[in-house]
Amino acid sequence: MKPVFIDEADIVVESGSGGGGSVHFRRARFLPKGGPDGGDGGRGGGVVLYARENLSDLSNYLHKKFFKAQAGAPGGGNRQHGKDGANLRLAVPVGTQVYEAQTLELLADLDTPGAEVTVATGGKGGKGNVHYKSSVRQAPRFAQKGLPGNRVSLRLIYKLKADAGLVGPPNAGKSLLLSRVSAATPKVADYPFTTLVPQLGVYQPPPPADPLTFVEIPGIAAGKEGRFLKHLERTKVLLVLLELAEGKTKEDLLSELGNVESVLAAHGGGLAGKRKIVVLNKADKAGARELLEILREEMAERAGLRVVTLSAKTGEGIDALLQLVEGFCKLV
Ligand SMILES: Nc1nc2c(ncn2[C@@H]2O[C@H](COP(=O)(O)OP(=O)(O)O)[C@@H](O)[C@H]2O)c(=O)[nH]1
Ligand SMILES: [Mg+2]
Repeated sequence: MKPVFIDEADIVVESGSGGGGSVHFRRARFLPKGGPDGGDGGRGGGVVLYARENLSDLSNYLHKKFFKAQAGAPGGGNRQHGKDGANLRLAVPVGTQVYEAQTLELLADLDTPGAEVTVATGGKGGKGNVHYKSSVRQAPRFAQKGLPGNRVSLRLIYKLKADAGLVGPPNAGKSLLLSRVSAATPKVADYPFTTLVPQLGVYQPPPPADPLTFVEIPGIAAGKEGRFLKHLERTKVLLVLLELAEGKTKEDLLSELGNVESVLAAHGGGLAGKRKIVVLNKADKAGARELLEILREEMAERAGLRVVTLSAKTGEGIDALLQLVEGFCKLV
């Protein structure tokens, strides 16, 4: 079965309409023609989106697409005010951006637990006839209607939060590295595109240091749809993984790096300007050593690039990488 990870959803929400004002006259035993006492209608409920922890994606919005808040109750006799409609509160995962669907205007970035945004306010309640009595109109037989609710089309885009992003061509060893530094158990296999959806992992350095979170996105390749690149936007540093292999030349690796960089730049979202660490993986392989020395110098000359080498298989070099990542994350 294809793993499901829903990071985008289009929904329509509508706030509640206001309750109508009441047309009512005071009735008492010896007062057959009492004055107007119809109360106001209640306000309709608004629609609020809020960020909740422990939601792993937007699958709550996969099937149900329309959400409507409660209407306000009508006013009553004896100046009774109708009850306000309850707000409709919709939970989204922390990291969800809320856009107006047509204009794609960003309405809110719900990137902290509990952050919320009111996307539609409820319709106002109508005034009861008690308000319409005047010297010339003793018995108003009308009241104001409640105002309708507001309907808004929204696009929700969930962007994972992690300190460091693992990116690179398929088979570079991203999943194996993630499983080495965290308790995550992504599928590791010797064929491309084993990882189909983004994977999160948490590395806990010796206390009191804060945990570091990693996200691996499925292998990227030029021309291939990069729908998961948005999950790198919130990271502080990118680890570009490339694999060393026998027979590979310096030019091969530089062109792989160039591919990754152009895919990142084409996505936008600040990815091109992010700090990057180039991780040359599979240093245990034959022929790897010779390549390394040449490459390191060449890549180090490029602005914003750090180059490290390691073997996700033997573990060599991983500690040094983690320290480097910690250092980079502190800078941000
Ligand atoms: N020799 C060697 N093999 C590795 C190393 N890292 C990963 N591999 C292997 O490379 C293949 C692809 O690894 P995987 O983590 O799934 O790559 P991903 O597509 O980048 O996530 C698997 O067969 C791994 O066992 C390494 O450092 N040395
Ligand atoms: Mg993988």
